[in-house]
Amino acid sequence: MKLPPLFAATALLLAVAGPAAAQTGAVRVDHPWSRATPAGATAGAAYMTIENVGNADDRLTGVSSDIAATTEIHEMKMADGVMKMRAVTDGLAVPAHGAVALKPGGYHVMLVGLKKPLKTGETVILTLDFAKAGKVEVSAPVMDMTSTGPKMERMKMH
Ligand SMILES: [Cu+2]
Repeated sequence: MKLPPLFAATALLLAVAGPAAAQTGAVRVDHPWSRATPAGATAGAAYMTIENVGNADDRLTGVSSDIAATTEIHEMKMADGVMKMRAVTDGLAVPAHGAVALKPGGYHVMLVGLKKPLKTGETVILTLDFAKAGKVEVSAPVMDMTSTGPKMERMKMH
């Protein structure tokens, strides 16, 4: 069935202005965001909270995006007083009725080989691949270079 143009436009608007969450099956992705990169930067990062509202454990096995040559799951960790970053190659566990936060200084989606710098106000489209829930497409707004994320900014206002 072909939708009249007006209906199609309304549907598109709803998709763009909809809540900052994407859900597929038992997996819910909340407040995805990315951070603007300085000119010439070849890597960027994206953050989000992944919630598993189901009864079965799941696992984020991979992420892909058109904006970068490769997209990896990384972890930042203090080791012997030094902040180290490593690629998570065995996936990220999302336990049943649990949540995993991807945030600065912790787990993050690493965009390696950016095709262009990320600018504030743009959107990064990511496809998350889960072992059970399958593919979840996420739109991550690019926030200011100094941003610490949508949740923390909201907290500051109160
Ligand atoms: Cu990284």
